[in-house]
Amino acid sequence: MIKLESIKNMRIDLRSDTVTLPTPEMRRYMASAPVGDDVFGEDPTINELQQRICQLTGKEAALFVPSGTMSNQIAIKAHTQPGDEVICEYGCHIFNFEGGAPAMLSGVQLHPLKGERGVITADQVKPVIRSSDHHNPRTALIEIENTHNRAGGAIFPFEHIMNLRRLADEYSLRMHLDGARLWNAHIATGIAIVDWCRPIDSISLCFSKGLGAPVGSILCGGAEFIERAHRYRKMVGGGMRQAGVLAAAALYAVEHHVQRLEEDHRRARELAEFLVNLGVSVDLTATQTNIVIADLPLNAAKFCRQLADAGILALPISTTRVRFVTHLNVGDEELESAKLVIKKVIFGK
Ligand code: TLP
Repeated sequence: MIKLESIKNMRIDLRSDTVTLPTPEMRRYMASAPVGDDVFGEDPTINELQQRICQLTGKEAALFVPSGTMSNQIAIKAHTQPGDEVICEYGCHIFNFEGGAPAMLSGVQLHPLKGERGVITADQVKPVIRSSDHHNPRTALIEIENTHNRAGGAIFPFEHIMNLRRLADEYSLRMHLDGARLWNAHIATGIAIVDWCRPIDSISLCFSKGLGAPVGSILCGGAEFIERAHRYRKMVGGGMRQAGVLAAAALYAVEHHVQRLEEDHRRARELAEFLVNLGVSVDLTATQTNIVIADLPLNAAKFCRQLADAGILALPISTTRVRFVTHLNVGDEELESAKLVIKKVIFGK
């Protein structure tokens, strides 16, 4: 039985799955990785990772990059021309959390549509595809996010992706998937990564979220597309040298940390149900993976400060909303401690 007093000196970080620390085994694997100069294409571990991801996704080529943001941005750049338009969902990462980069780096405008739990449907997208009238921007790309961060880790249903693909083909549009947490969608649904990726032209996958690697994402797609993306990676300073130590962490994570995501999902569900039982509003239908978004009847920043004083970190994402994310460094004991503290902060006992 965990006591509140014993939690005082703990620090349980539920702000994001980006805070995960490399495990001792991962560090050992990193330390023993053969490396070389990747700008010359000579890092054997990066080459192995890129091949492994091609195998896993069924795509022709893959490119290791430092972050999910760089991966998404060089994808947008490689799919578009300045003046083009990209259709996306209103709450998505590229629209909200990448510093306005599509406008600056690619000179494109985003056309966000309000989706339900992060999902935009073909019926919504079709009417906003621009005609070729010279007044209009050219619609070039549909971007989706799976799982969807701000929609509480909700999964983009496969049949909706297929409908978007048919529409994209009809209008010669490309599709990009921000799959920072596609691993979670794979584990939650049982749909293989290769099947999720088949209908989509380019996919960005992250190793530094739920998989627990310290750094790194990968962009995959057709060979010509990745050739262009490679050039843009160089332009934005993303060409790394002996980064095989990082690719090794990613390889280790792909082998050892994918299946265990089901534990994170179970814990997120448990936390969500606990919050609902306390009278806190959580969209349980959206809580499908490792993210819990709670709507509070109190100020979210203040609530998070009070939690932090008791050793529990959560992220205020609006004046009344708080995000909790379960991950590799949150076990059952940590979750129990977090629950105790949350209850105390809400009820004052
Ligand atoms: N998301 C971070 C924050 O930026 C919000 C987080 O804590 O969840 N796509 C998605 C869906 C993401 O959630 C993130 C990171 C990224 C891309 C960007 O990845 P990085 O941080 O590697 O650039």
